[in-house]
Amino acid sequence: MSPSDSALFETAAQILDRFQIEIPSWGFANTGTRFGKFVQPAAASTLEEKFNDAAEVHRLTGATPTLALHVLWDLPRGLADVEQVHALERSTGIRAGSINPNLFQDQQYKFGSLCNPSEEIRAAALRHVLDSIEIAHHLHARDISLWLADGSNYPGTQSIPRRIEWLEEALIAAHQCLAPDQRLLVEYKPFEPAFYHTDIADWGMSSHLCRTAGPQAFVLVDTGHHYLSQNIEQIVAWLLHLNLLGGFHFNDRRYADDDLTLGSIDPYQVFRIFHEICQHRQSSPSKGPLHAVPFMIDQSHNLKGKIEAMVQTVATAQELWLKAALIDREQLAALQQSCDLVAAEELFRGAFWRDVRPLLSAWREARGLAPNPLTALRSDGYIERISRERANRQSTVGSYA
Ligand code: PSV
Ligand code: MN
Repeated sequence: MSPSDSALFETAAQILDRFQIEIPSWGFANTGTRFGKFVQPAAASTLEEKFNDAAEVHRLTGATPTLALHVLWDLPRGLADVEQVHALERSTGIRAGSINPNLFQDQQYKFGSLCNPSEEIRAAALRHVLDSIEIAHHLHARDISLWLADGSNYPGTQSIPRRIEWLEEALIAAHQCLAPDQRLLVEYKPFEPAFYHTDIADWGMSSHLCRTAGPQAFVLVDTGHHYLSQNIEQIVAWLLHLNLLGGFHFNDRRYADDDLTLGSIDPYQVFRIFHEICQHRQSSPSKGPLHAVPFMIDQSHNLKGKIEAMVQTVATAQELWLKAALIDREQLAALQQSCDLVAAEELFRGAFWRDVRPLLSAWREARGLAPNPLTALRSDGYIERISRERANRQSTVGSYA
């Protein structure tokens, strides 16, 4: 290696050593669309299987030490299931990640959860959020990640302003129960399952709610939760500027919340989002642990093999992160300042088109990982083994995540 090659490798290695992305437990389970589910023999149906699959992904990629959990799907007995999670953390080396309350599946939530016109149902939903905060506390999980399916399908059938007030009240109450090192992440989504109005439809609504709730509430950006052609990286830049960016749910989409694997449709968009984050990190001093922005994947794989899709996603995230982190931002800033449009764009595009895969392989080998995690997965026999072990078992979880 020439001195400049080895300097580049050292820089890349430092970037990759620090890059982590959380994977979701529901990405390993049988899920589908509203038209049906195609069950996979290797799908996980128990929490133990989900932790084992997460450990396999981490073993291959070196970048996924935490697993996001959905309370109803993973800890259906609430606090009583915490001990099992601790045991799985010990046996697999994977830690529990963000905790996701489930405010959308129970029959009582037909007309909403925290925004339901029934005071009783709103109280039950809030209780579930508070229970989830306590679960997170016992699991030493910093983030409680809130997504509501609340909304309405027909104009005039619900009072939007009353629902705003109910939401404000609930989030203030939830925030009061956070420990000092915990955070409430508030996710937005413009439509689905509600198709006329969604109670937290965009980042403006989410930002307002976070500011109303308190300083430990932050906005969660799910890349699939935007209208087509929306400039997501600009939203990210604004949230960073406002100190309100809490985290990401990464996935890709062609039409709506398609849950496709990251970068499969538009890798340039992920690169542009990563650039905004890298730029912010370089220009602003760290504001402490509450402001560290976690990357999470929110995907459910219906057609691709679940573990294979997850490994492919993580490897893609590593490539795109490395490309964005290696941008010569000093030079870019100078070109921006002098309004040298084509040169600025070419520098930016050049970073995107740069093939960083040889650097990634070299980093993997240096860290004792397989140079190509997907090839390693295909040859290590894990999928064949779990397919045999899990065959003929039906998922106990009826989710369409
Ligand atoms: C909703 O579409 C969402 O993005 C939320 O994050 C949920 O928790 C997740 O998907 C799983 O259904
Ligand atoms: Mn999400």
